[in-house]
Amino acid sequence: MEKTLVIVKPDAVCRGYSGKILGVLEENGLKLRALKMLQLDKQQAQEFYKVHKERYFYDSLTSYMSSGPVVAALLEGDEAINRVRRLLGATDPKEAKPDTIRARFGQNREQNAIHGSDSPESAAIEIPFLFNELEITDHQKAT
Ligand code: IDP
Ligand code: MG
Repeated sequence: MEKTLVIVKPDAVCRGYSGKILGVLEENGLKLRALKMLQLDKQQAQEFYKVHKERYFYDSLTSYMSSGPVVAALLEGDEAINRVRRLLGATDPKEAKPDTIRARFGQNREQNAIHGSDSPESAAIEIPFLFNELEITDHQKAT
């Protein structure tokens, strides 16, 4: 089992798509292990996206990511990282395959509805950035 982090971005939260987007992930077999709504400040957004600090879109991206609430979720499943990335679709919603989350809910290359960890190394950094141990559940017990 693999863990991955997703963040429903401010554009999608603001337009009321958080539940739908998490629903798509759950319907595709990913299990929710942790969930919260929060608003990043600019510095936290800069830290989260620091791998992009040399890119021309870094300042705009980090302003956007700190512009409103986001919904962060830790999801678990077999090959969760790649499966989630496939469900998200390409970075630009216009280039994303039909039915992917970004094609359905994204607006443009920056405001593309959702972030998903791109590798085990990224997930290992991103998960503890947003969740502490107490917030992460171990098991999903049937009741
Ligand atoms: P990814 O989220 O599909 O992995 P990355 O290239 O890692 O895409 O970029 C991180 C985020 O930065 C994207 O999800 C998007 O919000 C934003 N971004 C990427 N490329 C551009 C661009 O060319 N213009 C504006 N924003 C961009
Ligand atoms: Mg990326």
